[in-house]
Amino acid sequence: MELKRNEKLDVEYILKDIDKYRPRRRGWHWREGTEEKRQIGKFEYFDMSEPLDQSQPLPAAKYFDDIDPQGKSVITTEIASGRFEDDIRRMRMAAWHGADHLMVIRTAGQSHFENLIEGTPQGIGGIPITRKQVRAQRKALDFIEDEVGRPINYHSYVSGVAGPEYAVMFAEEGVNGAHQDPQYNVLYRNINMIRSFVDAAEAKSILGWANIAQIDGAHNANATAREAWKVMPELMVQHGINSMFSVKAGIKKENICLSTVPPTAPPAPCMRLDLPYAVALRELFRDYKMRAQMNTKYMEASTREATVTHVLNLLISQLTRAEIQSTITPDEGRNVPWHIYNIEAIDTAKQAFAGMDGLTSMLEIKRDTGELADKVRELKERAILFMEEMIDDGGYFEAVEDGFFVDSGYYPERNGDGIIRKIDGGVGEGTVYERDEDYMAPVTAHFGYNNVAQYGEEFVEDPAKLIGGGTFEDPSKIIFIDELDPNDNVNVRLKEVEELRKSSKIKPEVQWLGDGIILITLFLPTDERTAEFAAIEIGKKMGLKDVEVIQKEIMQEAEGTRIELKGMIDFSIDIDDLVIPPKPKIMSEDEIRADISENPMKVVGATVGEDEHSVGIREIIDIKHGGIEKYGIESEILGTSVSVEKLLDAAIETDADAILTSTIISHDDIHYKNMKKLHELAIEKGVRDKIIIIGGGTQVSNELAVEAGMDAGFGRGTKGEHVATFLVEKRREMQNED
Ligand code: Z97
Repeated sequence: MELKRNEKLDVEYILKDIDKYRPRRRGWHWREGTEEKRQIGKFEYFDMSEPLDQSQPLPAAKYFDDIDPQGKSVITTEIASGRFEDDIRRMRMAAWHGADHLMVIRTAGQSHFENLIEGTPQGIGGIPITRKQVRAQRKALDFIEDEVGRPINYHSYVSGVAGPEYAVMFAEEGVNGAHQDPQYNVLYRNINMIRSFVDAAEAKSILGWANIAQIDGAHNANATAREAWKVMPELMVQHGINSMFSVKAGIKKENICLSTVPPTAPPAPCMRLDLPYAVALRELFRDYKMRAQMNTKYMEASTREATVTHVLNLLISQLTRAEIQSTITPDEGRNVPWHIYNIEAIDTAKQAFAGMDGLTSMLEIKRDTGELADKVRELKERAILFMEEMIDDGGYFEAVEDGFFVDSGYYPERNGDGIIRKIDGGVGEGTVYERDEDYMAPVTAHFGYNNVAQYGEEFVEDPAKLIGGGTFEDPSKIIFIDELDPNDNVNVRLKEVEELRKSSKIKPEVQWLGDGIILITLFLPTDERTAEFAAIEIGKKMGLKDVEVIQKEIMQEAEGTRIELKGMIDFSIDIDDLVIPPKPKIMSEDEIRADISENPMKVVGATVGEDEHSVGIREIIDIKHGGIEKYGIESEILGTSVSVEKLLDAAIETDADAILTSTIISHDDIHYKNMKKLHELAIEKGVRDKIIIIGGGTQVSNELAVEAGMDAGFGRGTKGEHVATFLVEKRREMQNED
C-alpha cells in the first residue's frame, strides 16, 4: 500500500490479513548523513542529517522556503493511548514532524504482567502490549516510513517477569528498540533480583541477536528520588551495571543506550548541575550511545514551563551529545493522554536543534579549569566510590538489600531512605533453577549453558538447527492469536466510530477518534481556587461533559488565574454543510518582488468621501514596511476625504496601475455608493479597463465591493500581502486579455 499525503491511513487495510504479515526488517536504524555539512534552502547546516522526502515543517518555515532540517539525533515520542488503532494515526503525524523512534508505553504497568499477553485488548487499567498490536503498528510504520522516506524505529519494554517472552516476541515482530534493565524490575516492580538478572541475561541475548537497541532504566532513579540531583553518582553506577551486563550478554556497544536525564530544572540553576553531570557521564561511557530523556521530575502541567525545561535539556544534548533525543509532554501527569502535545514536543526538539546548529563549532565547554572541571571530577569520584563500596558490601544484591539505591543522600552521604529489596524476596522468588547437567534447549539467542555440542559442532552456534529452526529462522512457526474479548476489541471499537471514519461527520478528539474532548484556555479575574470551580461551572454551561481543570496558573493572587479546561462535547459537525469561502491566495514575497521589479507598478490611494480614517490604507501601503510598499510597489496617498473625481484624475495623470480606496464610514452604505461612483466615472472617462480599482475598509466585503464595480474588496484582517497578490494576479490577467 502506498500512502497518499492527502488521504487518511486505512486502519482496516492494516488489520487485514494481519495474522500473515511479516515485518520487512529487524534492527535499529540511526539517522544517516550526520557527519556532513549540507545546504538546505538558503542555509548551510553543520549538524543535520538527511532530510525527509515528505514532512511537516515548523510553522515559521514558510519564511524560509518551507525547509525542514532534521537534526542528527533520533527523535523519540511516546504514543500509547490505549487504542492502537488510534495510535497508528498519531504515529503518522509524529513521523511527518520528524520523529523516528516511536515508543509504545502503556497506561498499565506492563512489568506486572506475568506472561506474554496475546489476544487481549486493553485489559484492566491499561493495555498490555500484544502481538497483534505490535504487528499492526509495525506494519503501519512500514508504510509510513516509505511515505516520509526514513526508517522508523518502533519500541517498547522488555521488563517484568515476562521480559524474555516479550524479547522473543519483539525479535519475531521486527521491534527495533526496547527498554531493558533488570534494576528497574528490582527497584520499582519488586521482582526478585535473581530472577530479574537471569531473565535479563536471556532477554538481552535476544535483543543482541535481533540488533534491537536497548535503553536502560537509570532515569527512573532520577524521577523517583526525593531530590533528583542527589542521585547523580548512583545513576552512573546503574548505567555501569546495566551496560556491562548487556555487553556480557551479547549486545553490541553501539546498540546500548544510556537513558540519561538532566536531573534538575529551573528555578534550580540547572545548567550548573546538569551540564557537568552530562559531561562526566559521556566521558565515563564514551563507547555507548546516549538516550537523552528530558527532565520529568520537575514537570508541572504547564506546557510552556515544560517546553523551557525541554529546550534547556536540548542545549545540553547539543553541547555534549545525544544519539537519541526524547520528547516528553506534561500530559503524562495531567490525564490528557498524548496527541497534539506529542507533536509539539517533537517540534520543540526539531526547532531547538535546527536553531542550535553549529553551536559547538563556535562555543566550547570549559573542560579543564573552573566549576565544570571540578564538578565533573567530583561526580566521577563519587560514582566510583559508590561502586567500590558496593563491591566491599558483597556486590549488587547485597547493596540493594542494604538500601544503597535511590537514597536521598548525596553519596557518600546516606539518609537511610533507599529502596530495600531482599535477595530472597519479591515477585518470582525461588523460580530460578540450576540447569541440569544434560540441559539442552534448541533455541536461538539463548544465554548460558546449553548442552548441544553432543549433537555436532555445527549446532553450538545455532542450536535451533536441531529442529529445523525456531520462530526466528522460520516465522511460519509463530502462532498468531487474535483478540479474544468479544466486547472490547479493535473491530468493535472501529464499528463504534464507523460513521466518523466513513462519512463527512467529524468530532474533535484528544486521545481517541470521536472522543469529543476539547481543551479550552481561559482567564478568570479571581483567585486560583475560585477560578477552578468557576471554570468548571462555565464548562458545564457551555454544554461540556466530564469537565475537568487540567491546569491552573496564578497571574496574581487577587487579579486572576489562567485555567486550562478539558471537557467533552457529544455532537458532530457535518463538513458537507459548511460554507467555506475560497482561501485567499498569497504569493510568496519573492514571487511578488520578481514581478514588480520586472514590471514596476504604481498605485494611488485615498480615503474617499468624508472619511478621515487613514490608518487602514496606510497599513496596507506602509506600516513598518509590512505593506505593499515592501514589494517595491510605488504608491502615493492623496490624503483623506478625497473626492472620487480627484482620485481618478490623479490616477490618470500619474498613469497608475491601480487605485486603492479606503472607507471606514459605512452608514447608508456610503462606502459602496462611493465605490460605485468611482467605477462609473472610470467607465465614463474610458479608463476602467486599464486601472485596477480596489475598495477597502473594515466594513467591506469582497462580494458587495465587486457588486459595486470594484475588482476586489478587502475587509478586516487584510494585510499588504493579500492586496499585493491580488494586484499582481489581476494585472497578469489584464495583460493576458490584451
Ligand atoms: C522513558 N518516559 O522514556 P511498566 N522498564 C524500564 C522503564 O524505564 C520503564 C518500564 C519498564 C519514560 C517512560 C518510565 N519508564 C516511563 C526500564 C518505564 C515501564 O510498564 O510501567 O511496568 O514499566 O523512558
